[in-house]
Amino acid sequence: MKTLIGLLAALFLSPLSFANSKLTSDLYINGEKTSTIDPAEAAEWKFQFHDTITEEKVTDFRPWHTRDMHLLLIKKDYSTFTHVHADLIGKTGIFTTILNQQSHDPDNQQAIDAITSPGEYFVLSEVSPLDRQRYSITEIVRETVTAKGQEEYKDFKIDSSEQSTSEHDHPPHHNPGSIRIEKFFAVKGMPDLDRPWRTPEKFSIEPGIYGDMYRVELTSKSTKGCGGNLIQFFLKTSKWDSSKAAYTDLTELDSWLGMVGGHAIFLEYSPEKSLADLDFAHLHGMQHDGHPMMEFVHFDRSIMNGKKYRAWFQLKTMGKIHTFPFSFMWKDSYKTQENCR
Ligand SMILES: [Cu+2]
Repeated sequence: MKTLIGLLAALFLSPLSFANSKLTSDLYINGEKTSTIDPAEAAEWKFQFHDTITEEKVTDFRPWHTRDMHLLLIKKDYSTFTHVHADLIGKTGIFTTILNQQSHDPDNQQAIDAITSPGEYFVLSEVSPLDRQRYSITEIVRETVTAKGQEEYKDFKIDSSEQSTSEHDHPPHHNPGSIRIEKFFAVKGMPDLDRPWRTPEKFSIEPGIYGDMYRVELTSKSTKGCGGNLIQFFLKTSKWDSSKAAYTDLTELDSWLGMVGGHAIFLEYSPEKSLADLDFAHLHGMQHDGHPMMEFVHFDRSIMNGKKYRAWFQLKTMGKIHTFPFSFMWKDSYKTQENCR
């Protein structure tokens, strides 16, 4: 029963990974139709969407997770990730946001760090159009922009993971294909509740070691399904308590984008493929009362097997949006069942 609920939740919450976009976008940066930008220079971005078949402007949208547009900017080497929001101007169908500048919008905390170094960036706009034929609640429009200058790319590294490959593996909570990755993160610029008069330095989260502010553990569980597998991802975040010299579970999350919980963006990593062909999913996770883990449910139609992914898990605590990146190679737990209903 739990699996059935999870399956329905997955179909409802993650309709994007298999939806074909029927929208195309015109991007204007500082009033100019362009896909070239100056890194680290503040700029106003405007988006106008058209239907690919009728070529008509699309003007009616509804908010999704409290916002008109969810905008993701990911550097081509996956070293940077920004999740911000653009606002719809009346019934014009034009969305606007300012990037590379401090934002007063609490949902756009990452705007200041959107495009900080030269290179190519993926731009993923997620909107929910009304009154047109569509296949999912939201549609994702994919394009790229180039930040001027000498490109600097970092190597993509897979996080070390304990991955079991057998159904009879130990420990028993593991099942085939499941992953378990533990990472530590250091944080700068966290508000200091004991010294509120202090101006905190710029907020940032960097890879860390044991004893740094957060320990984050990502685990997964697969359940054999029809036409694919149901995957549950569990994110357990603990915070360093210096009085105990130990980590304690982080259970107090802020409400963010209409829910108490987190967001997870999955993007396949494959430099040989075009952006249009990369597997993408936007999942929403809930943290049950007093429980230390957030659960994200995804129905994989057997397309994840053998692919590399980076997943950015996001939650909000103490007023700050935290992003924890994880990278892994996905190995299918089970073969897809063909003849089932
Ligand atoms: Cu968003």
